[in-house]
Amino acid sequence: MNIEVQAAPSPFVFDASKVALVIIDMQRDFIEPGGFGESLGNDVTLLAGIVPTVVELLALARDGGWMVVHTRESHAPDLSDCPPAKRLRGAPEMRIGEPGPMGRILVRGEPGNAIIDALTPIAGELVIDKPGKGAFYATRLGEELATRGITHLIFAGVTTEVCVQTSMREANDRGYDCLLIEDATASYFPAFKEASLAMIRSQGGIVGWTAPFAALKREA
Ligand code: TIU
Repeated sequence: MNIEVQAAPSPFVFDASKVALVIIDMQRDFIEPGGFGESLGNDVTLLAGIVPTVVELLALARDGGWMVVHTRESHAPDLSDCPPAKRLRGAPEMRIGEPGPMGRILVRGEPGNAIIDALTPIAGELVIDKPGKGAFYATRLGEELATRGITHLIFAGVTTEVCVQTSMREANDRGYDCLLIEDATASYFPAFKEASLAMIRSQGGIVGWTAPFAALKREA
C-alpha cells in the first residue's frame, strides 16, 4: 500500500513493505554528558529535545511492520578501524579510545556507546556499527537493504549535518529515495540543522525530502 506524505519539495510516496526507518547514532556518546559529543566541546543538552519524537517515530515504524535500522558510530577496542586522521583531529578534551565517565570514548561495547534506553533496539531490528560518519561506509547496510528489497529510507537521529546528512547522501547516491524527519533530527548547531534541511530539499530534492513528523503520522 502506498503512503503519501506531504513533504518538501514535493510529496514523498512509499510502499510500507519497501521502506526502512534509519535511526542514526542516538547514542549516549552524543546525547549524554561525558561522551564523544561533549569531548568535542559541544553542548549536548541541545540533542535531548528530539527524543520523544524519535520514540514516537520508532513506535509508528514498529506498528507498521517497517524494517528498522539503528546505527552506532563506534570503533573496535583496538581502534584498528579508526584512522589516525579521525583520532588525532582537533583538540578534544578526550580522544577516541580514552577512558571517560561512560567508558572508553566511542568504543564498541562501552556504556557510553550504547543507544539511549528510550530507543533500545528490539529483536528483529538491524543494528549497524559504523566507523565513519556515513552508515554505508565499511558496513553491511547496503547488502541488508538490498536483501529485503528496500527502496525508500526515512531518516532520524543525530547530528543532522554530520552523520545524518552523510548517510543520506550515501543513500541518495545508491538510488534510495530518502525522507528526513525534521523534528526527529538535531545538531549541536541549530543553524547547521536548518541549513542542512534547506540544502537537502533544494534544487528539486537534490539529496531528498524533509517533512515534520506530524505529516508522516497523519498518513502512516
Ligand atoms: N560531531 C558531530 O556533530 N557528530 C558526530 O561526530 N557524529 C554523528 O553525527 N553521529
